[in-house]
Amino acid sequence: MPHCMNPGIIHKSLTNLRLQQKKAFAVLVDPDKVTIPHMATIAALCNDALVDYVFVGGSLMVSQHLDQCIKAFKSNSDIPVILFPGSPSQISRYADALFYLTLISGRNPELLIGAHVVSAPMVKASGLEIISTGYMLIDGGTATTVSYMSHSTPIPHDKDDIALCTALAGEMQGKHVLYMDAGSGAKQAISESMIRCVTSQTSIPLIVGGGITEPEKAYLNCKAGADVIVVGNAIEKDSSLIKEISSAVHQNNVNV
Ligand code: 1GP
Repeated sequence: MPHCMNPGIIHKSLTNLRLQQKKAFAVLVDPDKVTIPHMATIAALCNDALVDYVFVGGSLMVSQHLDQCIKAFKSNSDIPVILFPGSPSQISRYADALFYLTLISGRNPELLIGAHVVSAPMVKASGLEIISTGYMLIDGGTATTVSYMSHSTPIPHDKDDIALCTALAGEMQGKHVLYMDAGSGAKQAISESMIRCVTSQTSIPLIVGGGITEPEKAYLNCKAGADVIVVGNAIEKDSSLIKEISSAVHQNNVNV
């Protein structure tokens, strides 16, 4: 039996964050923006900065080296790798788990169920730990690749109540985690007010990303209730931010 729907080790680690009021930092790696030799450097930086998770994926995947990217990372690090797929083709058995995304902020049936049906046999056969994820796009002040590719309208930046109701629906549908994303390279990251509103009434882990470029913002988002902070774009531009943002996120764990 390669996989069952019981919570796996990664899901448990995410749930424990919320239970123990600890915060985690995830680095997002887009395979289209790295070379295989560069993965060893990324792994070393992540190891050194005590990064908790590495997410791998992108809205588009033009390159064909997803497996090699993950293998190169895994041979240099024990940090769990979770697939964050932009499409059903982005599956690799070398990862530790898969965010099984449902775009609950959108009304595109393909991303609510269609793509899942088509990819179900492949996902099942992968043997990956499946983390059922309520994925919510929040307007980040610019047209992001993910909103274009998903044919969906993001939740307005200041509509905390819509985000809350969407998150509640996701939790009651049985999603393991929620992922609120302003989209890669967003001009405006998700507000603390929205994070606070969502976490005040939901109890599953909340991952927050999109447009986070500074340690201070990561720290504040955690304070507001985010369990995992994910950063991709800013780190691609300045890899020294891995350590700085990781420290800021983990600062929330000092007095727990
Ligand atoms: C995007 O949440 C991730 O899906 C990360 O966004 O690349 O803007 O950090 P950034």
